[in-house]
Amino acid sequence: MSETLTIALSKGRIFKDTLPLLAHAGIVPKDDPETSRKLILDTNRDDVKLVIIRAADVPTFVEYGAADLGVTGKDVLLEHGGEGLYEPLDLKIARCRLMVAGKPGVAPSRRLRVATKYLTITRNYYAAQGRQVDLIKLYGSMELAPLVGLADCIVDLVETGNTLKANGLEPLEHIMDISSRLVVNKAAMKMKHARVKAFIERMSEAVENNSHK
Ligand code: PRT
Ligand code: MG
Repeated sequence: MSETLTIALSKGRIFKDTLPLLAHAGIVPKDDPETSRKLILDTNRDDVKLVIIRAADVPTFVEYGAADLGVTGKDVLLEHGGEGLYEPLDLKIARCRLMVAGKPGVAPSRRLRVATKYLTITRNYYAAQGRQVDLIKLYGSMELAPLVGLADCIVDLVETGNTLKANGLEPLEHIMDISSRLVVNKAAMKMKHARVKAFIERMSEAVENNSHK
């Protein structure tokens, strides 16, 4: 039997959007992570396994070689710091925008307070513009922060804009477009080169097919 390839994925939108790409590469999971409690999913291929982890943990698993490959949002990658792994392919899935959002027409006279889970990206964004802001680290429900006076605005992902609208907030500044990336462990890229390369090629074809739909 050939060496095993392990692919790290989060459940939810990334798993859902990655499934058709994996199918094109001939890989079909035997379980559904939404209903199964298994953290390691077998696939139709004896030599391919999927590990299901939190989205923010994918770069860590891949960097340390606990998975050979992974799928993760560019937002997560930028926060993690991308030097420890390869990022060979934009999968063009789970697309959204990273934005500054807040209540319309609020401009404080003191230093701006910004709530976000994206501390690194946000710090770099304001620093590049020479704007001094106070950052408040949150782990979720960022939209609440301006409503309860915790912050003047937030930096968060926006897809449809419905979450902002439902909370009386509006998009103020577009920081960057986000999509999910295929990431590869550096040692696996060398040691399992033929298999990893073939997998990247199949995934790349699948992305092409997707974009023509
Ligand atoms: O949810 P959990 O705490 O388990 O982890 P997670 O939020 O890190 O994972 P998940 O699965 O929610 O997101 C994984 C990746 O999907 C993110 O890292 C992004 O790269 C990508 N993605 C794409 C999104 C969205 N679109 C998105 N809309 N991630 C989150 N959202 C959230 C956003 O934070 C906001 O709360 O959806 C809300 C906004 O959506 P709209 O449509 O109302 O604008
Ligand atoms: Mg989420």
